[in-house]
Amino acid sequence: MKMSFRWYGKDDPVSLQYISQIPNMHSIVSAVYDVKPGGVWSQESIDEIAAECAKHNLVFDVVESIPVHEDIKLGRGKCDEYIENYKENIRRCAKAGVKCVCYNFMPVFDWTRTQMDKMAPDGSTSLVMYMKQLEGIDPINDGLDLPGWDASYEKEELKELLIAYGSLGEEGLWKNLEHFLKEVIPVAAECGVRMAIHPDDPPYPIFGLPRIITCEKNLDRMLAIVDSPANSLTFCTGSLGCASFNDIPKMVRKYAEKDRIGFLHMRNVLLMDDGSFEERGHLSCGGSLDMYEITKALVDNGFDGYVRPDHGRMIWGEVGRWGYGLYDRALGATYLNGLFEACEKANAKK
Ligand SMILES: [Mn+2]
Repeated sequence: MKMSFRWYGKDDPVSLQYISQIPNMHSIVSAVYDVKPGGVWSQESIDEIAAECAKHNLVFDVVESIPVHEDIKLGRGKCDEYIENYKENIRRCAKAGVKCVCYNFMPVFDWTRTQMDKMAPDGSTSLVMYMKQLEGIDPINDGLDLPGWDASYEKEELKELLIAYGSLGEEGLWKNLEHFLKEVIPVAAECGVRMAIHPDDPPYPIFGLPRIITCEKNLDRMLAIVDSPANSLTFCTGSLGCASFNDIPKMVRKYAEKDRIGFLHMRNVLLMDDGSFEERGHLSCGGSLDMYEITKALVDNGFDGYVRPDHGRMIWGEVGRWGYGLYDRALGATYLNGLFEACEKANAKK
């Protein structure tokens, strides 16, 4: 296991020096943030991230994310040009030492929550999604003020995208994913990069938009499109774990056994009866996921990919990027290090 930490570049209030002080920290997960989706990243920008990391004895070997342009997901417009650009980005990242590229195939919206600063009785805050808050929201007419949404879309543009995805449907989205993977995976394999798809968050359709990277059956289908270790998963326990139909430890064991997990986001969520969920601290006792069983499934299968603590709560008065403060993610990393050490030593004694 290689422990990693997401860093949003020089504007991130969490410095590389602070990240490097977290015990056992190995890799930085980052991206070039000043190029629009579909564009080509400059080699200088990529190399600069790697050089900054190296100054702190950290390795920039995981990219999160190279965004997939909506035209690729919709299979229209400049789709082919953007796929060529995507391949070039993979080659350039590989040149700078990147081994794993996280991406997602979610239409229009990335992760969705209804509140970012839900306060727990202890005064910490976290991201939540309450079905009651979600009900009745009309993304076009109610405005775009849900957290995590790309506010850069104009109303008409968004309306058009929602209609386009509505008529594309799930099978259409699968077809476009297949085209993308068949083009991109051979390039990644050739330069020693594992592509690692992030599941949809939450893993079910919202607002009539199709979502396909959601459950075991669909992960199987996605991995079978190109049966290569370069076509792998970013197994996000919190994203897949906010639906009760996903048995997370069982799925981790299955895909670790097959060596199809390139990268893991490890965090806990508390799942409620009506499908609502709250992000919690990383420990098993904080939510619905058994983090020990998940770690054990990895260690039992000799997992040597990347792991990062995912969204943390805001604690100790920290102000920063929602889900991406230093303190609770550092606690998460430390907890995960402990789980890995315990599982590894227990197995060594056998
Ligand atoms: Mn994630």
